[in-house]
Order: sequence, then C-alpha cells, then structure tokens
Amino acid sequence: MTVAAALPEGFRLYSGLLDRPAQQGLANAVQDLLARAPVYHATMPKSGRPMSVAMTNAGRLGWYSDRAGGYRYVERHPQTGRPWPAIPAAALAVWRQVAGYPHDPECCLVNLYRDAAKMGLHQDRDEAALDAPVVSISLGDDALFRLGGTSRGGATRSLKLASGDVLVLGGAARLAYHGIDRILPGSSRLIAGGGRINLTLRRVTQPH
Ligand code: MD3
Ligand code: FE
Repeated sequence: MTVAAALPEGFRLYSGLLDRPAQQGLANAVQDLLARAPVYHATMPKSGRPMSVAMTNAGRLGWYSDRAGGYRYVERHPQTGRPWPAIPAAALAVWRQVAGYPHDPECCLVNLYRDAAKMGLHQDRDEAALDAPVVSISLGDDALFRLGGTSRGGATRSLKLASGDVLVLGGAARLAYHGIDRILPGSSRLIAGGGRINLTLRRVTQPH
C-alpha cells in the first residue's frame, strides 16, 4: 500500500472560488485571447517531443519551450510574432485577491487540455521570482491533479480539480512536484469544443 503525502506548507485550494457566471465570463475572455494568440504545442528540450497540452499566453512574458532553446519566457508569440495579449482583468482580480504578493503577475500561461492531454510530474522553476506564489485557475472539465513534495521520487497524492477552483502555491509548495494525470472528458460544458483550460499566473522577474 502507499501512504499519501501530506499537503505541503503554502498549498491552498479555494474550491469553487469562481461561481458559474464568473467562470463563464473568464472562459469568454480566454476565447477572445485564443483568437488573437492561437494555441501551439511546445516541444521538449533535447527530445523535441511535442507536449500533449496546447498552450498560449497573456501578459508581458509568455512561457515557451522548443528543442533548441529549452524552457524559457519570451515576449512574443512564437508563430504570430506579436506581443502577448493582456492578462484578462478577471484573472488579475483573482491574483490580487489570493496571492498575498505586492506586485502583479507577468505571465498568464493558458493550458488547453482536450481529451487525452496530460502533463507529466515537474517543478516550476523557470522564474527568478521564486518568492512569489503561483496561482492556478481551473475552467471546464475536472482534472486529476498529482502533487508531490520538493524532491523527485517522493510520495505523491491525487486531488481532483474542478471548474472554478483556484490553487495558490506559495512557500514550500512553490517548488513541489506536480502534474495532471488526466482530465475527465465531458464532465463540464463550459469550454467550447470541450476540455479543460488552466490559467497559471506567475511573477517571472524579481521586482526592483
Ligand atoms: C504546484 N499546470 O503549467 S496548475 C504548469 O493544470 C502546470 O495546467 C497544471 O503545472 C495545469 O506548469 C497545474 C496547478 C499548479 C501550478 C503550479 C504549481 C500547481 C503547482 C507550482 C508548484 C506546485
Ligand atoms: Fe507546473
């Protein structure tokens, strides 16, 4: 048998922070964003394998990865060459409500999970501002989220994330291993075409 890992210090789950109308409003704002900054499949450094999750960004900096350049933040959409659209006002409002951090985020990564998309266990450590929390907003289908500790190979636990849930990862949880094992297709009708959208808000650079 396996023993579930305890929730790390600094991990906070606000279940249903966004009600259905708020979810719908934010989903609509994300649709506008997708029309201006189309999703793409980032590829892994070295192997060049595409991620199953489709992505785009809003904010000054966008998270990107390709075989040659590796994981990094870039100021422009890799295909359109344009700056990323502004972070949706409703997402910024969530950050200001829950982050407990005195500066706004610079990146809103938009992850689009259709059907069989998933995200392997990893740490978020491409940011200089590791003292700032990460705030994640779930929209659409439920997801099975996996959370471990700060070392690879430690105990993990599984949590279900539903539409309208907001996660704050600060303190020790900021460097916790985490991933998405799978989504539960058809569990929500919020997203046009089905699936799940996760917005991950991050401060990237250290404010001066
Ligand atoms: C726990 N996204 O984009 S969000 C990612 O649902 C990412 O799309 C997942 O992991 C998604 O990097 C999970 C929840 C999340 C985000 C950041 C974390 C959990 C985290 C950072 C540290 C620990
Ligand atoms: Fe992550």
